[in-house]
Amino acid sequence: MTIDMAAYERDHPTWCPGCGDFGVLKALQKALANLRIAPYETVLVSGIGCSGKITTYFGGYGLHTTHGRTLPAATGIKMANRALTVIAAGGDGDGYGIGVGHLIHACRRNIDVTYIVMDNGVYGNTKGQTAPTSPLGFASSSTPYGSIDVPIAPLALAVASGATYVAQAVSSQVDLLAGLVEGGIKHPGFSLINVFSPCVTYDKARTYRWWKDHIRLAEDIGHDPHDFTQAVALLNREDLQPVGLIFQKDSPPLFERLPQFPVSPLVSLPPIAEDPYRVFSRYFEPYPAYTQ
Ligand SMILES: Cc1ncc(C[n+]2csc(CCOP(=O)(O)OP(=O)(O)O)c2C)c(N)n1
Ligand code: SF4
Repeated sequence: MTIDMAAYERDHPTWCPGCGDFGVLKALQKALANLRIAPYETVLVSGIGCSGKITTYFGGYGLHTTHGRTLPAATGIKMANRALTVIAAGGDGDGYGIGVGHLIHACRRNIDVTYIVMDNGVYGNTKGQTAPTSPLGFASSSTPYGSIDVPIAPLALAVASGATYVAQAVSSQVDLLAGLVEGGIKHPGFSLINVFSPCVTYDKARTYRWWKDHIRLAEDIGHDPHDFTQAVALLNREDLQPVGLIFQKDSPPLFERLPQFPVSPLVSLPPIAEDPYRVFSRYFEPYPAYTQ
């Protein structure tokens, strides 16, 4: 079969014209086509929200799961069949609000899943309420006098939680974003790609123009993505929003720390005749690093 972007197209997206999520879908399709990964080898797991509809428009396998539970569902799929390329995608409400606990544990677990967050700073699907990444003072139907909560800093949270691949782009930077997604898929372990994906309907301030004026490509300012201290400092800068690869490090992904776990898809294993708890416990012998 020909593996190109068209192979990853399905229904015509019904996002509002101009929604940032169009660029994310395009970048994801481009990344998978560039990597020559076939649609039947790919599973996209999404949460609830405008962003969550991405599975509907995606030509590979898809699971549109419940709000905030993209990462547990993606983790389960990867555990069941590690040969699959597993991508998780959702909104900032999904990943940094209701699902933020799962993000922290996915970072420290370092399972080989690529997580793309369509960060529009609002709850788009429920009509534009204030979200975890809304800026201070953001006025919406849920904060008519302006948000009083400090916005979450997702990438700083991720690197502090042990994330091994962290990147960022604006959704209009399709080529940059596709490259970062490719890098995340190739990276052995968990990757988080935060995408500034403007909600043209409910946020009239953080427009494409606004982002263009506030971002800087990390490599243009001499950033070394393999230096943890530099990454933390860059993510704490108040004068700019960095885009590009922010942090990457080598660290054993989950399956390396679980060498006993079956390599074959769980569904292909013979039925378990003995006590399932005894069989399962074989997969959870101590990690060698702690037995020396
Ligand atoms: C458990 C649960 N709580 C709340 C909702 C209502 N709800 C649906 S989408 C959404 C937020 C959407 O915001 P975000 O995740 O940022 O995605 P966006 O629509 O902006 O892409 C909420 C609160 C829900 N569907 N399920
Ligand atoms: S409401 Fe906002 S996030 Fe939802 S489709 Fe429209 S522009 Fe996109």
